[in-house]
Amino acid sequence: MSTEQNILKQLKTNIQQSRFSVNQSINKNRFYNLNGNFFKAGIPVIMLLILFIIINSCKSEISESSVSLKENYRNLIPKPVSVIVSDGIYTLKNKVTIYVEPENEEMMKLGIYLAELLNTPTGFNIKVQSKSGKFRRGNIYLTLHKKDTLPGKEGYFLEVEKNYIHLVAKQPEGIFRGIQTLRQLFNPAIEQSTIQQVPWEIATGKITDYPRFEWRSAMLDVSRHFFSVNDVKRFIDLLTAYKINRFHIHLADDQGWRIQINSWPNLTLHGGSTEVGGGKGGYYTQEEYSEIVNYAREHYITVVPEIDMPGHTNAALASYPELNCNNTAPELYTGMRVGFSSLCIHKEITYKFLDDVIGEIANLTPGPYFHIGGDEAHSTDKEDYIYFINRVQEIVRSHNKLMVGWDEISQAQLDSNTILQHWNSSHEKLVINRGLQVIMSPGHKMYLDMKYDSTTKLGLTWAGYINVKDAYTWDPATLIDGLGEKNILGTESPLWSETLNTIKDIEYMTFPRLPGYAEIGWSPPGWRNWDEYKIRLSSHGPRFKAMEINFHQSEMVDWQ
Ligand code: TNX
Repeated sequence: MSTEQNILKQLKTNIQQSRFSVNQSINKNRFYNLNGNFFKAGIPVIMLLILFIIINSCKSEISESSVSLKENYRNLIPKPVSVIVSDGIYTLKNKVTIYVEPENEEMMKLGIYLAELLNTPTGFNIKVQSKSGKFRRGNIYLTLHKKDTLPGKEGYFLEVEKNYIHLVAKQPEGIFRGIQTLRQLFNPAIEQSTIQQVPWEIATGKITDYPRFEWRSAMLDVSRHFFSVNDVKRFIDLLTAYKINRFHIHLADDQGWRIQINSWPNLTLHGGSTEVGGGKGGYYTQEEYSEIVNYAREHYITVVPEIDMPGHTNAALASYPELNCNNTAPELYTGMRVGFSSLCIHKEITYKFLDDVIGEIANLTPGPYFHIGGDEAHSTDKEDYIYFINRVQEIVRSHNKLMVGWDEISQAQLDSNTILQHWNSSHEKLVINRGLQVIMSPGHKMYLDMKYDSTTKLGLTWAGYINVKDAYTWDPATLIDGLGEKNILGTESPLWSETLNTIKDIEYMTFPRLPGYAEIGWSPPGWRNWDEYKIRLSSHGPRFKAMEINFHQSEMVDWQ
């Protein structure tokens, strides 16, 4: 019998007993004792009645809120692999402690991360300690369990009981992903940055969860328009909440070179000095880039730096005449055309330049990947293109990184661990034939810079409109014949910034499509269904608001 049922049973007995004593007392006191004894005898009865009313009114509040608390499990995005909800309620209180085990720096940091998430909107002073004793007193336990059967390094098991919360994973990364789930089980006010007065309750339940794909990514183009370190951190924060684990940063294009390279300083001094529309552009010093990389790492997100080549290189060509076949630097470019620039393929200095650039960035980047772009090299002959990609692949390998490139690189001789990023259907066959691992970023499904519909002010349309439903109702493993689950490393939604100026613009194009992409990358595909999802997504409206996200309030969703 549950505690609620126990309370009810006890209450019924009390009521029967009190009814009996009411009659008895009234009879006795009324007739024989009119000088106040009636009131004395009546007080316990009245108190019981008041208690009954209070408990009863609480009871109905509890059951109502318990229904909505249970809904938080149903509304999770991405949807977990398995969810069991029960009838109890866990209440977060000020005196709660987060215990981590084993005691080490990384686990302590995870505990502190969770404590900050909880303390900010609650105003509590939840502290972190290494584990001691039994599960009790509403404490939260974060535990690494090597022998756990959870698959993958991001899997986790979350147990919410009335008097404790236990989050178990094989690796710290799993704990971090589980914390994101825990966030969504609380009232959306948990996302506010100021203290809120709401009940900090969660329904009891159990979640077992792990991702479908290893690569769940978003890309931000900081070249067409430059975005500050703080903007990038904000973008990373938003990715984090939906369990994205890669951040691809497009650092150089025709309109701007955005990462300081010590051996080629003019790349940023000149090549970083403008952007689309002629604004002042900008760039990250190596320290600032490291700050981004570290921030992402603290959020268990691996940064994938991209320097696009041999096309999309006007900013570099404008900065160093010797990189041009005619030794003449072009003007900086602030328009939106693509495909007009190319590094000089048969000059050795090109490869010295790339070795320096890739070497410096590789040194600053702890993750194993380096993205060489390789797209839309319309000003490079096919033969030259293949020669170029083959040489660059050697350079990337010599700096101990795995090469990633857009579809077009499938024309070259690629190493077996080179990763292809599919964006454009014209290279489908080649991509399939290479038999390499593929990141799915089909333009007409996943491009965050495509307009939602004809009324969207920002964005482009070359791959069509992508409304919230289109973004969600497709599957990477069935999109292209011959490219199935086993060839797919994962998914990535790129955000190109030709039309985007501010973080608010970024947010508008990213939300609410990103949660859908996150679910495609994380959750088992079988049950995916728009009618069910749009209700879940609507319940994230208050969360987006609490996070102050400037999201597109699509009319396809009945926002809560
Ligand atoms: C295509 S996708 C590009 C980018 C543009 C984008 C605009 C890809 C690999 N190349 O250079 O910014 O379209 O949507």
